[in-house]
Amino acid sequence: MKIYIDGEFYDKENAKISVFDHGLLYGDGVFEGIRFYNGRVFRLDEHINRLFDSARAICLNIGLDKAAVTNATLETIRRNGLQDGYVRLVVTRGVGDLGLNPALCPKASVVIIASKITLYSSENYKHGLEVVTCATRRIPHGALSPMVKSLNYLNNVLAKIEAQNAGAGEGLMLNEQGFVAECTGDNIFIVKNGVITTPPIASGALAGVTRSVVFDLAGEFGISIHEPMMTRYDIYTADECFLTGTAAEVIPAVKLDTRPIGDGLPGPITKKLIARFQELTASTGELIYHL
Ligand code: PXG
Repeated sequence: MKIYIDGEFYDKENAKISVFDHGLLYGDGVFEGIRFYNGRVFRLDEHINRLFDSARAICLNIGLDKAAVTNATLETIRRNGLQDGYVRLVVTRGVGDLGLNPALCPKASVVIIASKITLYSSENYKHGLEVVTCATRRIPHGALSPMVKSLNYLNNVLAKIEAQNAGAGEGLMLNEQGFVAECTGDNIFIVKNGVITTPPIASGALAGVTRSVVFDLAGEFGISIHEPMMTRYDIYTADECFLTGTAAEVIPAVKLDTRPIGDGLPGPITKKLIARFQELTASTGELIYHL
């Protein structure tokens, strides 16, 4: 495995960053997770744009422009000879002093790892996930924007621990007001009477790239899609439910808090979206290996 760090490639054993890096000391940095399929990177520009927006929001100068980060991402996949997988981009504040002052970190560090990722079992993709509501609420916009894909994922990690302790595959996160935001690493959607609904970004959801693909697919299928504030009631009484994320892709959710959603089986619109999503990922995206 070859890993990119600040313009150089290192073997896995030698791919190391300093213990004085503020990404480690303070979670001061941002990241992206991107999938590639069949020699093509899916929605690469959207991910790069979000990475730069995340960095901008925390006053982090990446030190490279979008084209350079895009090229480094493609080159990292090429160096590893991969056709299908997952690429993780991490930008940290870089090396500084003890003391959180970012002004003392002269240069950001950029790390790119091309590998694989599996979040849920194939059984879960076929029969659907069980979701439980977590007591841990999504971070409010006034503390740290949940729009920022920051290295500070403790909020989500704590929710994930709750879900795991409850024996569920995923955890539902509400915002401070009790409205549905998202799951620990996925956006959530329901289908009711043929209409798709998902919480708005203002609820505390990340503006997921896969979420935006579902909007495109709904348009293609002529299904209307809405973003009202949602509560658990909407999920309990839905016909179908599914989650989306780069790592998760599109996955059915069949129970919330032990209650079956709809008939407790993956629904027809969910299945149709999954099938079309698979076609899109296999046939679109930035070519990694040019002929
Ligand atoms: N919400 C949160 C909090 C996320 O972290 C999503 C929604 C879905 O967004 P995208 O753009 O991926 O459709 C995410 C993304 C992991 C992992 O390591 C998590 C994500 C992506 C890749 C890997 O668990 N979450």
